[in-house]
Amino acid sequence: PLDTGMLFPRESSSREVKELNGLWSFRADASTNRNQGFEKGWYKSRLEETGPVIDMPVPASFNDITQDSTLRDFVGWVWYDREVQVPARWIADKGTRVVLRVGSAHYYSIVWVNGVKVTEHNGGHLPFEADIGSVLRSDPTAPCRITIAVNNTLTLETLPPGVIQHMDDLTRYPAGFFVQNIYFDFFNYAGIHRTVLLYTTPKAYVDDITVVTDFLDNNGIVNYKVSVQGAASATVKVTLIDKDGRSVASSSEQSGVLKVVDVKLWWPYLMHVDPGYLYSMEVRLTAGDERSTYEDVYTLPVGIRTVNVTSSQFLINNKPFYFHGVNKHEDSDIRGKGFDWPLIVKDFNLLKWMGANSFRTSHYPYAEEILQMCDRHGIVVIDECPGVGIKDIRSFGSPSLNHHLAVMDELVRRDKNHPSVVMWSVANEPASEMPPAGFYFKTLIEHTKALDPTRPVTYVTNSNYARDKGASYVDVICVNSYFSWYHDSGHLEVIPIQLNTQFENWYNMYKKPIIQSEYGADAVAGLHSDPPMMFTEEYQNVVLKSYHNSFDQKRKDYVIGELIWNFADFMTIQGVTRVVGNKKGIFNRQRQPKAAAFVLKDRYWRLANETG
Ligand code: BDP
Repeated sequence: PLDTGMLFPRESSSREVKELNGLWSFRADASTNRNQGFEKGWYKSRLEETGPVIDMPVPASFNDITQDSTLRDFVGWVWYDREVQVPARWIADKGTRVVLRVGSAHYYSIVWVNGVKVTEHNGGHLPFEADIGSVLRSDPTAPCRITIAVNNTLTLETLPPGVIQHMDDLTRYPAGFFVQNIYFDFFNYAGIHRTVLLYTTPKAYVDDITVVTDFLDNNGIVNYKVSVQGAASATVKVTLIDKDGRSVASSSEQSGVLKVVDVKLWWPYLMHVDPGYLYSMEVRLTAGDERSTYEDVYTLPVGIRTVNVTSSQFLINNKPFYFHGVNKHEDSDIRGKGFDWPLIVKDFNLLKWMGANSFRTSHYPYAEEILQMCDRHGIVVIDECPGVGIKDIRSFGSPSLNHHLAVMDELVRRDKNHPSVVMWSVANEPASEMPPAGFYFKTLIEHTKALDPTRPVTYVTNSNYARDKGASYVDVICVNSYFSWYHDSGHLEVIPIQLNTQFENWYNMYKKPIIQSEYGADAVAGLHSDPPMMFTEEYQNVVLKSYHNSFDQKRKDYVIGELIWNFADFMTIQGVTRVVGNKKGIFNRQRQPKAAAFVLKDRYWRLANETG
């Protein structure tokens, strides 16, 4: 259904990139109908000309930047704008495409350039872009003003879903009072969350590349397809280059197969001495029309590996892979879900320190730069879409399903070439026992497999094994459970029996490998008690160790992984079960370890040594 690609913007001899990160002008539309910006046309001039503005950093969530709790909890349209100096040669050369790209904004976005609407996008966590060359060229002397309006409202047809609830009882609530209800456990951070940039390509350009890799004995196999836009015909030259800069294979076909002798496979971290090996696939396109010749160059990192699932194993390069890793969030102090390199690099250092070989992108797609780090470091990824909180029966209706299918189109298009991504997760803890869930997940999973026949598909369940309507369609069963926490609170002694029952029930029914995709307990860092009590570091430790004992009993059979909930503490809405956020992190929100981090570190390094 998607007719264009979404390659990550990279500089090359034919492409330039200009980042627009930094300070933008910002205003939240707090008018009663939340619609003043459109009525008054705030996109028609500089935002500062239509009312007061504040400085807003991009990328960042807007919520935690000021001292104003109404902005933290704001629901509705917020407006950003800034002016950009576009290099004159980009505008002068009609053979240059100028593209405006937003890495992600939450949730619904509309973009104008000099008052002209250039695109809109439905959904957070995924990129969108627009060719703005014609707008710039219509008045080459005008400064380039970019206006982006972003609305964080969640409805039953958004992903994740939510509901706006109006409280009309004037004896209890102020006039116009409403709340955004959500069915997921993290703060609905909003704003421009990832890099905004301009990039150029020639008029004829490499629009998309798809690679699928395989190997036979010592020979690597790279099936590839290059999509070209802007030229009726083009010549393409594809060269695969190894880390030492040597060309190892090449072709002059737009799609074909590259054979690599003495291939260096892409291996996960701790499974090989040289994990995350990447080749560079250089695609060089030449196309011409009556007037000129265009040359475009794009280089894609390529890792050669295979993924297969049997009834009891997950195989990477035909070797059993055991997921010992984490669930994460894009979340930290002040910036919320805003992209932040220091945070990302710190998190990778912590992952490697603790011997984690994998994570799940709970509960939405993470920044592309994070997946690139995973490719390079060999960290294996279960790539989850924002399908979290599908709990209301109305969220199974066809408008919601159609949007969910469209989100999978965008997700697979963006992430299909990452060797680190080994499985798609289409949802987290949906109400999969409800009658419409069977059709919903059958459709969603078949669609995902049609988009990408090479990767297994799952969704993460916490429902009853016998009543779950979608589990028969997944390749791997992913189960979340919180024994001795949400059930039998305080009774650590139930864990072995309940966990054992959980595994046997699911395996006997479906005969598919199982990942414990979440388990854990809240611990407020620094809170202690012996004997252990809930919310202390000691209690969290005992829960983890007890789960680990049961994993070890089933590991040799069909349990293929364990992902702790959660890597770090993270922000949630305010509520009686959350003490300034969810405290199930093994690191606190500032990434300092709780006692549990050392328990996992010991275990993961031991597992790495055992499983190779
Ligand atoms: C699970 C959810 C996760 C929550 C976690 C918890 O998948 O998003 O944060 O429970 O309650 O149900 O800590």
